[in-house]
Parts: sequence; structure tokens; C-alpha cells
Amino acid sequence: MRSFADRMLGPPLLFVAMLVPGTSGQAGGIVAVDQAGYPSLARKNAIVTVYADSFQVIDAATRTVKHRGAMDMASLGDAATGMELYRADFTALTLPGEYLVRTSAGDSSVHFTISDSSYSPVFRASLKGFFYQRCGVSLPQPVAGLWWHSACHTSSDAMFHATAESTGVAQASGGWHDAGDYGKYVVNAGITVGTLLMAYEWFPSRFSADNIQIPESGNGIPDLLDETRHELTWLFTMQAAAGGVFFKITKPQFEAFVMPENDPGQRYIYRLSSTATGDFAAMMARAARVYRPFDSTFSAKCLAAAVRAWQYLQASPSIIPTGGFKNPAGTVTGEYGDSDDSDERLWAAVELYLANGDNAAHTYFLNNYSSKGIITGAMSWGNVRTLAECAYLRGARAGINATVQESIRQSLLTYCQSVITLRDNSGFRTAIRTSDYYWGSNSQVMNNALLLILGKAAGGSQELEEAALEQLHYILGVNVHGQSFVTGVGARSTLRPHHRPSGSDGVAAPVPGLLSGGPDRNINDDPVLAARFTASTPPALCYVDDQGSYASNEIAVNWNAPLVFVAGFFAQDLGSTSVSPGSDPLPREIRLNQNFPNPFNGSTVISFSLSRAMDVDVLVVDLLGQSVSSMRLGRLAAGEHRTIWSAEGSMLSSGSYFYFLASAGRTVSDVRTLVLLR
Ligand SMILES: [Ca+2]
Ligand SMILES: [Ca+2]
Ligand SMILES: [Zn+2]
Repeated sequence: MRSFADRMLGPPLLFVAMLVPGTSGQAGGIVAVDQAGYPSLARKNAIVTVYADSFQVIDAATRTVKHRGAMDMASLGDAATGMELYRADFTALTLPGEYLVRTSAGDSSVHFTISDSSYSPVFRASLKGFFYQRCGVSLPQPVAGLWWHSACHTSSDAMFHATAESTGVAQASGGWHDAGDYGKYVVNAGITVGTLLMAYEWFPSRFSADNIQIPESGNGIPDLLDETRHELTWLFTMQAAAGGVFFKITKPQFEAFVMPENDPGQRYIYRLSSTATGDFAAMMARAARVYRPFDSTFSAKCLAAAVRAWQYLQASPSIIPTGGFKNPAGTVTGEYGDSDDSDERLWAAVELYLANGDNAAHTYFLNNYSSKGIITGAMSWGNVRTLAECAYLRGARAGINATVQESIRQSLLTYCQSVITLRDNSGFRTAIRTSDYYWGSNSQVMNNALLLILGKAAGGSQELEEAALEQLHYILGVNVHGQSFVTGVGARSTLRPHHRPSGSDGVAAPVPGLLSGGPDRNINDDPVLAARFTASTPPALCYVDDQGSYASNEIAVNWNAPLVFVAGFFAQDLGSTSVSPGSDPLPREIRLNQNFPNPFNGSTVISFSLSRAMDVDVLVVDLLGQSVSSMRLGRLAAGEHRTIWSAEGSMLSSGSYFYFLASAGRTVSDVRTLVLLR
């Protein structure tokens, strides 16, 4: 996401406003539903903008009425929309099927489903959205479908800018295009990679799908990790020999709306930055932990890069460059202005400590984590303090300070309660302040949902999880626009994102799986918003599904990342094993169950099933991938098996460990996480 100043000079203006539909697009009222659907047993509300006294839920196929109810008041005066809002509660309808809601005033919703796998397609699309942002490679037609294209920004990507500390041409291809443009920015990669790897680290079983249909699907490694590795591989190229990290690679101006492989002109690498270096160290240290069980060589490379970046920061205690990165004269691409690098340093410190036990980094974290309050808001590209604190909360290492962890946990739960209050005061149950409807407001909604999920995982009430799901409902259609903000998801979704491939590929449908920024009350010189709205417009209305509206309808990797997190958390149909033909069949023959009890102290039961006889070892490793325990079970028959793993008598500390099955020296199952409490 960019601040106002970043985009002041803006991308090329596109004068297409004449033919754009209105924000509502319907003659009467909006009957806003989650267009991806509702799980059978979830609370189900449609929010309605025109008064009616009753409603029906109608089976879309048979046109028969399956449920009737009276409308409730949702809000007498909703601050975000300036409207009176009404609620149709059909929680009692649990039968799977395809439906629509019709009010007695004659307004109807789009079709939606009741299904326990409602959010699996959202998760899969939003993760694959990153694949569509890949730079430096072709997107082959069998994988990319209608949106295939040849390789972009390859051989001469890029030359060091005259203001950079290095000279010449560097090979810096790869990674993801940042947003609607083709630039690549290390600080925005920071929160993005941090969020994706956090999803896997906290909830590995929910993010282990290997069948998202990217080129690496079916290779036995979770596709989320394969996709993120594409970005990490580019990030290595942004690090200078002395450990510092260059800020970005872009052209001086935003590109025209052309396909990336047709984007001419020289791209530049801009100068070293301590915010970029801090984010880089944090990402690489986290990656070192997460990738360790899958690829120890890659993990070691990540850790070494993280250590060099951290050493660079330690040698340079003041922000670099002074005042934070600024575009040099003649450059107008994203500036990601940030004059405070203390949060990036804090995040680097905690991830380093958790990756390699660095005592100095641990001390740095303990001395600084509470200096600006603890969990005072959702994370953003310019402030990753909350990411740092949540990392420590989840951390498991000898010497970790349990009192500090508890203090972070309490702060997280307090913050979650404030988010619940915001939800309760909103007609659409949207858990952000009216002042939060700024550029990229949808990411604010998703980041608050993410923190609610963490709060529940850290011992909060079930209500936190329910409120998180309501935020996903908002993104997927329960909003004043009656629109799913995710391209390709839902009957009435974003069609004209500010996204160069979508605008120039000749394909009517936009590239799927991408999250619009959402309403922007600040308008930010956006010509489309400025033509329709003023400073007194209710904030949630300030949105237009128009390619020219870069301040409300752009997409960005840092917005998609928390969508992946939240949708993946709620996806029921996990698809954790490969379905692609020709891949190694072994993983599909073995199912490793979650241990029970978990968390545990003393001992826990690990159970699994085999489809054929084989030699089996049960391995337990710590978060660094170092072996903690290896149990040789020998030759086992096909069928269900269980074994007990005991930590009694060992010196292991409380925390998370990975366990998996091996046969003849190779991993043959999913990797799961167990939590030891002592
Ligand atoms: Ca994979
Ligand atoms: Ca910062
Ligand atoms: Zn590219």
C-alpha cells in the first residue's frame, strides 16, 4: 500500500469514468451476502439497505422457500455508511445448497452456497493470486489458464540508480510484481512474506495444501512455501555484500497499461535502506525456521543472509538513509515513506533470536518491545511492531521470557476486545474505525481478522474467531457495495482492478484471486473518486470498481497476504495432499494425524495410517530442524497405527516441535506441529 505522498504524481490517468456503473449497480436496495457462502453451522446474516419487514431464503435450483424470518434492525445510523441497515438472520438454515435471500420489499441477493468448503476456493484463489504476480518467469498456459504470458523483466533487470551505493547492472529478476504496477519493493515484501510464513508457522496443517495448481504443486512441499520462496529468491539479489539491502527496483515512472513482457525501458535498483534491511533480516530468519524441515541448504542460506543484514543494522544504529528513503529527483514510483525504523529493527531482532538463539538480538528485543506500547494496532508495511510481538508470543526457545510472552498475550487479547467493540458498533459488522477507511482499507479489515484469529489461538474466546469470519464476510460481499472485493470470487466481484495485466491482457475477466484495496475516504487525488465523492461522503461509500481508481481499486501483495491467512484459516477442504498426476505417490498413501492430547506435558499419542506395508520412523525436530527424537517402529502393515511419544526425562523446553514420518531415510508424510508444555 502507498501513502498519499507516494502516489501524488500518480500513474497515468485513465478517463473511462463515463461508462462505469454506480457503486450499487441495483435499482433498489442491496441484500448483501457472503458470495463465497457460509459453513452449515456458522452464523448467517444478510445485511439489507432498504427496509422490509420479512425475508425468505429461496433454493436457487427449485425456487422453493427454505426459510422465512422477520428482519432485525442492524443499525439505526451506521457511521461508516450513513445508512439505516437491516439484518436477515438465517443461521437456522443449515442444509447445504445454493440459495438467494429475497426481502418483502422485493430486493434479492446474488446466489450463494451453504457449504462447509465455502472458503477453500477463496484460499486457493488468493494464494494463486501470488503466482499471477510472478516476475522474471513466464506464466505457462496449462497453469495460468487464460492469464498466461511470456517471461517479463529478465536479462537486464536492473541497473543501479546513480544514487545507489553500487554501480553497474545487477541480475535482480524474479519475485512478485508489487501491486497494480511492476515494481518490486523490499519493505512491502516484508509484511507480505512475514504474513504468509506466519500463517504456516502458526497453523501448518491449514496451510499445507500442495495442489493449488502452481508449477510446484505435487512436489511434496506446501505450495504456500513454494510460492513464497519465489519472492525470497529475488530478495537475495537485493542484499549488498556488506549486508545492507537495497530499497526497491522500479522504473522512474509507473508503467503504461501494458503486459509485463511488453514493458520497455530501464529499471533501477535504488539505494540502501535500514527499513528494507530490517524487514529483510526478519523475513530471512523466519524463512530459515520454516523451510528447515524441507530444505536445510536453503534454510542455511536464509539464515546467513539474515545474520549479515542484522550485523549491518547493528553497525548502523541510525536510520538509513537519514529521515528514511525518499525518491530521488525524477523518480515517482512508490516511496513507502517511513521515518521510523525501530519496528523493523525490533522484528529483525526477534526473528533472529528465534532462528539461531542470538542472545544479543534477544536482549535487543526485550529492551525495546514495549517502548511504544504492545499490540496497539494492526501491522502495516510501515509498522511491523505487531508482527514482531506476535512472533515472540509464538516463539519457543530455551531462555525465552515467559513473563514477556504473557504480557504480549494479554495485550493481544485486550486489542482483540477493542476490535470486537468496533464490530459491534458497525452495521455491516466491520471491525475497523471510520478513520481506517483509507487507502487499502480492506487490508486493515483482514489484518484485524488475522489478529482475532491469533487471539483465539492464544486462549481468547470463540467469539474472536466468529468476529474474524464476519470480516471475511465483509470482504466477500457483506458490504454496502454488495460486492466481493476478490477478483473471480463470487457472483458480483471486482471486475476492473487497477492492475496492469488485467487491463492489458485482452481477457474480459480480471486476473483472479486479487483483493481490491477498498473504500478510501481520503480520495487521495484519485480522479475517479474525486468525481463522485467529497470529504463529507460516508467513508465506506468511497469506492468505485474502476481501473482508473488507483486509490480504491488497486491490488497489492501486502493486501492479499492477510486474505490468504484468513481464508486459509477458515477453509475446511484443505487439500493437503497432491492430486496432480505423475508426482511421487508416497505422500498420498500415508496420513499423519494431529497428536493427542495437544498441547501436552509428559506424553502424547501420534497416530497415522498406511495404505501399504513399510518401514516407519517417527521423527521429532525442533523449530531449527534439529533432531529431538527418532523412534524406529520397524516394518508395519497397512492400516491404522499409533505410538506414544514421551518427553519425560528429556531436557526439552516448552514450545512447538515438528513431527513427521520417514521411511528409508526420506520424509513420507506431512509435517505436523506438537506443543510441549512443562
Ligand atoms: Ca508444492
Ligand atoms: Ca517503520
Ligand atoms: Zn516482471
